[in-house]
Amino acid sequence: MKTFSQWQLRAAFARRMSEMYGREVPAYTTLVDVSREVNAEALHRSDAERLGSISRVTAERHGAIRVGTPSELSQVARIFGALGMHPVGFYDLRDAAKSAVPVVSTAFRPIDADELERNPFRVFTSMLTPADSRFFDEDVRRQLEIFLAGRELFPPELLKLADRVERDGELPEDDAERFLQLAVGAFELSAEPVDRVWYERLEAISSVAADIGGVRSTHINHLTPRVLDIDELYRRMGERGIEMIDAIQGPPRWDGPDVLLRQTSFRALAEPRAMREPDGTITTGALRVRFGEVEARGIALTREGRARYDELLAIVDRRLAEQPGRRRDEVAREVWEEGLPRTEHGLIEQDLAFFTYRVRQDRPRDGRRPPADLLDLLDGGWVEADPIVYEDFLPRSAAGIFQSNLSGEGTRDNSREAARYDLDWMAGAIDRHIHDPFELYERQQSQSIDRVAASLGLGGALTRPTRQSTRGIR
Ligand code: OOG
Ligand code: NI
Repeated sequence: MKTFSQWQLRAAFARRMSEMYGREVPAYTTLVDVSREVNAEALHRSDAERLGSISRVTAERHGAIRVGTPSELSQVARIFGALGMHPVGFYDLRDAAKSAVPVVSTAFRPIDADELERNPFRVFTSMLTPADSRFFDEDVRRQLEIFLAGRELFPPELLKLADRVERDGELPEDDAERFLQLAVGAFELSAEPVDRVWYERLEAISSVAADIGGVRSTHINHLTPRVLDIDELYRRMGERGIEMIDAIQGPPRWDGPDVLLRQTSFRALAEPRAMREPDGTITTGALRVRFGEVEARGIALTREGRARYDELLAIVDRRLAEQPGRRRDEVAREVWEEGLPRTEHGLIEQDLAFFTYRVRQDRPRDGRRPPADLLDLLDGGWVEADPIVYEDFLPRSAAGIFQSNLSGEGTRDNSREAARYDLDWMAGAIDRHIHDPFELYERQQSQSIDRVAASLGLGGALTRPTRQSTRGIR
């Protein structure tokens, strides 16, 4: 009988999730259509596929889900583990947002280059932090914990099948079908009535808390296609009458290399939901919690590059505060031009971004020995550098996305103590290693450099660029 491997399951899961979400949130379908249009047009650009083949980019999506407890998160890890998606990175959004966003997050995604090329589906996964007394008092915390402990997000049959895939690396066709149905079903919007009073009590604290802890199920919160020209997409969605949030998050548009991630979103319409009233009657209410998002991906930055990015964002904020009335995108472009190299070569020289290196077919073959320095090899036409795509998320953008889609600011009391949740805590809670994104990119880069060195007979002698002093800007 036919079997399904993990990546085949992942690709099928991503496709089915997309079909399901398109049925549930029609504006998502518009977004996917417009993304396709924009991508097809962008293909004429000579560098269109520099950051991923068009087949990868066309199928590429990320999703977002939110769960309530460490044990729910570890079940999510088992389901995604079956799909070859591993936890990468730790994001603390509690302080990244001005509004009350009481969650900590990780992203489940493939980690090997060939797996990413097969299908890069990733899911940003957030977990509620009921122990954080800035948001939840003792009474709400206790009630929340009881409520969450009493629900079941994932049927045992789904978890069992997931464990089997992780163990065997594949499933026979009929089990694969069952697994996919159960997995997609777990993220559909539930028809079960929502306890209105409980939901509203949480909503007064944080609408994210209500979305997570106010209902007895979970759901996909958004699904995000990747687009090659996000500015063009933003314009076209506006033309179609879909109101986007007022800015594209992340780096500005400029004529230098695209780095990290640019994202924008729109608020989905309110969806009808059954509500249970205090007297037990069922009424129809409406909740507006889901939305549409789109993103453009750029080059992964090294730790130094990332520090530079954070520094530039802070400079943008400062200039905007000093010169109110100026447009953010304009100020950002100006700061970028002062603070980041204009070319990929410049990023390499200053060790700001990750690349893989390969020996060129048309390298000099006149008997000269290749130089033992990576930059000299590049400049001398011996090797070529291909950018490594950023596969992760940005806390500040994520907070912005959360925030622009909340119905109210919520409440928080900063005089109370923040509960400690960090990467080690989360890794312990799900009993899995949480990968450090920088290490994954670094490894990919070094392996390619080792291969170059070996094939040019340079052994371990190859020197690489290191960070040069930052030009001071303010
Ligand atoms: C997740 C928000 C973060 C992104 O793309 O940065 C996110 C959520 O709303 O649950 O998806
Ligand atoms: Ni997102």
